[in-house]
Amino acid sequence: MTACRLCDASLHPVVDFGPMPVANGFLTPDRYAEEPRFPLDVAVCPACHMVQLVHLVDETTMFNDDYAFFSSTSKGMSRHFEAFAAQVRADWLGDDPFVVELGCNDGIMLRHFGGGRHLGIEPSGNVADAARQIGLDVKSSFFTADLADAIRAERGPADAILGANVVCHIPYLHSVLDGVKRLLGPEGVFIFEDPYIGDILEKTSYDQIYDEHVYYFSLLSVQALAARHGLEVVDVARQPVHGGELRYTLAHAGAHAIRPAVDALRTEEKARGLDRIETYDGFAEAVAASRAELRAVIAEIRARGERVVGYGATSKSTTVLNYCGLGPDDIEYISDITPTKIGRYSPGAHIPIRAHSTFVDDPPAYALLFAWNHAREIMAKEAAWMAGGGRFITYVPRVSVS
Ligand code: DWN
Ligand code: SAH
Repeated sequence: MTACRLCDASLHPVVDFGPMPVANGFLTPDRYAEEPRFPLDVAVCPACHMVQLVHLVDETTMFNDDYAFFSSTSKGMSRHFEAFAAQVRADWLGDDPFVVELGCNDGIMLRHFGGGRHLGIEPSGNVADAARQIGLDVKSSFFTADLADAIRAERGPADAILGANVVCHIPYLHSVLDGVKRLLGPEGVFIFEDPYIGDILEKTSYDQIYDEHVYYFSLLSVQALAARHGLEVVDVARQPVHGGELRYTLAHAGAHAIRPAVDALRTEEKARGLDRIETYDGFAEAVAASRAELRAVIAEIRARGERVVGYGATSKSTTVLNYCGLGPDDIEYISDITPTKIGRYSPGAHIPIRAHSTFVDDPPAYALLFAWNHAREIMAKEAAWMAGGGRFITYVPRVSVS
């Protein structure tokens, strides 16, 4: 069995999804013949408890000038990041701080630091350009220890390094943490949030598992990682976004008091067994059961001759569609508001992506909610369709029609 990418212990297998296309590889039919597939399998490390992908897709295949995901497509997430920025300022920053954000995408959070000393690190050129267009200073690079040294030499130490839904995307976390250690000022903080393995297990939200998400963090695994780099977790807080995340605050070991939430969650994670490999053993069966139920619900609706469309061409939908074997005969099209996705086809399953106006003009009976993490925002938007009898199919935390 393969070794843990972070501590070299032998990994324990959790789920094998089989070959998958690139999750955000929305494409046109002329590219079908050359569409790549990669093994998607997840394992847990019995020593440092890090849940991780066994096989990796090259980072430039996923993050390039044609990156499909623009963060600002969700108003709810815009509000979330405004509050994140305000909390960082209130809790950790003094006058004239230098704030660095990893994976700033189109500037959804960094915009709130735009008036001061700031730097975004964003390798995907198209979304970085969107951030530059709103006046932000963004470097199109992958964050590494070498880049951290260059930033420090040019601009001095950082007071805060931030990252949302990016740290779990980076395979070489030892380089990232070394870089953070060297770039942070003595009192500086590294604050990041990512999907929580505790929520993924509890809700069987297996669609969080795709090529971009290399790691599925817990407090226990992040503490083990931080300790190897002279850093420690000084605060942790659950976040109700993207199906449940944890926000970790790291600092140089001994620089700040550790807040009580850290010990409380550590105790809870141990009680839940997140440090025992057996805890992960039931997940593969739960995932397979979810697939069987979703396939049955859709088959039953289609057998009645009713139309089903997808709602939200998410990265997550690539795992669901390809793992469940759903295609254009099951799902007529996927509605999405991202201009660069519209007119393309979903990776692997090749379902057309259509503008939201198609959904409005010719409403289907059922919509499979791939963007279930934005359910509140979307259901508010589609209240009239639902009032007219339209029904959403969801599969997290369990398959249901509402
Ligand atoms: O970690 C990641 C998260 C933050 O974003 C990345 N690896 C990639 C991406 O994951 P995702 O594609 O699963 O993210 P979302 O936020 O669930 O994607 C929502 C999709 O739905 C977007 O394509 C926009 C679309 N959408 C829509 O059509 N109507 C979203 C909303 C809110 C809407 O009203
Ligand atoms: N922070 C945003 C974007 C998340 S999508 C949000 O929460 O909505 C993940 C982003 O991380 C992409 O924009 C991708 O280009 C970027 N990314 C991937 N690898 C990176 C790396 N090594 N350093 C910095 N950013 C990276």
